[in-house]
Amino acid sequence: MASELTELEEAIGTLVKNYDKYATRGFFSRKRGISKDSFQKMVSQELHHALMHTEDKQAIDDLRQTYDKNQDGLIRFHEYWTLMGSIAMSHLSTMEEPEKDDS
Ligand SMILES: [Ca+2]
Repeated sequence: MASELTELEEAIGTLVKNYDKYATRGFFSRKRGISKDSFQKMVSQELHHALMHTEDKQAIDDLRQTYDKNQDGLIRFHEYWTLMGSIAMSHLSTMEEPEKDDS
C-alpha cells in the first residue's frame, strides 16, 4: 500500500497543478508559461480571497508585469512560484501574533 501524502506534499502538488491548469501546454516547450489572459483568469478565479482588486483588469495586469521578471509576456514557473511565495508571506504575517509588550 502506497503511503499517503503529507499535508505539505499535498499543498505543493496543489500549487503545481494550479500552474499546469493555467500555463500553456507542453512541459518542455520554451513557450511554457501563463499568458496575460490566463493570468487574469487565474487571479480572478483562484486568488480573489488572497488578493485585492481581482476584478480590476489593469490591477491584475500590473501584478503580472511585476512578476514577469524577464518580461517575456509569460509567467514562468519560477515567476509563479515567487508570486505564491509573496502571498504565503502575507498569509504568514496574518497568522503571527503581534509581539506582546511586557512593560
Ligand atoms: Ca516571464
